Amino acid sequence: ESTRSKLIKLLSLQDDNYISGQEISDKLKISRSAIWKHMKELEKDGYEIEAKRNKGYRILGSPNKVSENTIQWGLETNWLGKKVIHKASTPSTQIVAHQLAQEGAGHGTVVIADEQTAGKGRLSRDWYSAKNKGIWMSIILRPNILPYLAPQLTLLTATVLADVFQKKLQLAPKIKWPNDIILNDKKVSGILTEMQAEQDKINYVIIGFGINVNHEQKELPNTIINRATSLKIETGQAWEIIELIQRILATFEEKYEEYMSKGFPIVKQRWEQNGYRIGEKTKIKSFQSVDEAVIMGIADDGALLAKYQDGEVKKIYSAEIDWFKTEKF
Ligand code: BTX
Repeated sequence: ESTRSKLIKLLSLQDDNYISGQEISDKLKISRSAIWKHMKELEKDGYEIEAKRNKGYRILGSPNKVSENTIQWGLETNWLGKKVIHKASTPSTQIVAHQLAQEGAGHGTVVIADEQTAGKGRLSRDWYSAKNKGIWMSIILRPNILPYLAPQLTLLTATVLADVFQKKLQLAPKIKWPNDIILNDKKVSGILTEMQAEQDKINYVIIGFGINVNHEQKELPNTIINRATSLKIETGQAWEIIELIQRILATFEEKYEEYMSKGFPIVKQRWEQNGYRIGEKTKIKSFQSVDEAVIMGIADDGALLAKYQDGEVKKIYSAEIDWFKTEKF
């Protein structure tokens, strides 16, 4: 780790307090004049630093550009995002995260990119990830749960994003099974969970999510313009990406810990509260037929529960659902 990022971390930890030059000098083993030079460099990069005689230094503001350091500054988590890998441009943060996880990267490591040139959706679909317009992030987790429960982490992530959109942005998000966040019937965010596991042990899970943040309507690609939206389109204002990231990470850590200690019921309840078209009639296509059924909620293994006309409630894993031709029930 560079002296520079150690210095930023040290300053970030002080909140509003000053840290003396002597303390910095002792902790980082650099001279007072070296500290002064580093501070000048940070200012050039957009950090606002206050230096007061007899008190020391403190950070007043950080630049509005995503980097390992700007995410750290003001991040209120204990373990999530304490290590951040930031890429200006990369094919996919999922690929970077897999590689890091295989090399031993720890629980809570975050990979984030300004732009993805080959962002991945599920089933080899593409995820469009324009430069500096959204949040393109992958989180490495090493959860102590059985592999078949991993889909619960996707559902958990959906509730985290919905919670942030609701509480911070005053929006009314819906979670469309299994993994889309919907605003006004359009997709604003998608989640992709990938894992490496043995029979009864997860080696690691990578939770990737994309959020369209500051796109204008005309900046969405033609192929998705009718089905996609952004936070800016929905709220009529641009949002600070760094602040959103920090809020998401803090909420994720909190809800993840709650899930680990209390189990799935809380997640299930939150998910169903925001579930898209719950209680509505829809058409579900399986191998043999197309049937009408009412969406009831989700099961412990992440399956969708649907009640068929004969009254039977079935678990659905990957059927085709005619989401847009439902009637109120
Ligand atoms: P999905 O397969 O459910 O959704 C992909 C589909 O959504 C595409 O086929 C397209 O129709 C539509 N789509 C593509 N891009 C967008 C977009 N920006 N906004 C709205 N709709 C879109 C969802 O897969 C999972 C996506 C995960 C993306 C994250 S980003 C960070 C991480 N890295 C990576 O490569 N993937 C994940």
